[in-house]
Amino acid sequence: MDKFVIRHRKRSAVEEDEWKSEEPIKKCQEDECEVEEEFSQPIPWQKFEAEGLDCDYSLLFDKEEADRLFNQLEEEVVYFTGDKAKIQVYGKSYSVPRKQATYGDEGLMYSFSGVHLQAKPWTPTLEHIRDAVTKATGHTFNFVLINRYKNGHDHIGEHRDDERELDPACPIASVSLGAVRDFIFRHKDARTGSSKRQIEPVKLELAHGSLLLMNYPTNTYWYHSLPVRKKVKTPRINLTFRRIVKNRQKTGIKME
Ligand SMILES: O=C(O)CCC(=O)C(=O)O
Repeated sequence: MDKFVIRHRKRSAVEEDEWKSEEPIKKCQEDECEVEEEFSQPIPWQKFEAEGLDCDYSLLFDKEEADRLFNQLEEEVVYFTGDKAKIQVYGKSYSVPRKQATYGDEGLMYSFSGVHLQAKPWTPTLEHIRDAVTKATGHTFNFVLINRYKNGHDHIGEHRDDERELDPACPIASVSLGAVRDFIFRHKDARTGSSKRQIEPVKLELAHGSLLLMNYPTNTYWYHSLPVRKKVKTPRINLTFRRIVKNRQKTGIKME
């Protein structure tokens, strides 16, 4: 890794207790929020913070379980191919340098970079991982975007997950399985332009079986990317669980 993190901190035992008892878990279905009593599986979190960035990181699955889940996903997940595996940038079409798939509740669709991706029905393994994330975080999710990187040449460029159909009250929960990869946050004001500011990037290493929570307002101010790492020879699967607000979805060409 080029450089390590700005700040990371584990919650103290007292904070952990306060945090657990802080608030009843909110469970949102469409636009209505109901309250859920139970918080069944708390895990120890590391906090990453910077100006406008708020993330929590933890190991969700041990190696044995992470290996098993990786292998099951390799069997189950059906990735987009052909035109469905392309994005539009300034009117031009590009193949994405990785494979992508979307799963979720019936009728959901996620639109980014000029593509509209329709959710396939949850598979048993995806339900299992989604439920483990819910138990650990107290948040419920109705959609997952899956990115598969065959080796360190596959990557994802800088972007923000700030689409208006995403519920900002719900973090984006990113589960990583397979090869360890660097993950970099860059503040929007540190990118280009005359008013460019000197703000250090935040760099993490996402481990096999890990869970990263990108809490509000991280995706408002910070871009993130998974850069090329030519030394990485093995595959990685990343799952970003999201909550889409149904009546905020864009309509458009559906890609199944
Ligand atoms: O593979 C990753 O860790 C990043 C995926 C990502 O940036 C995204 O789904 O928006």
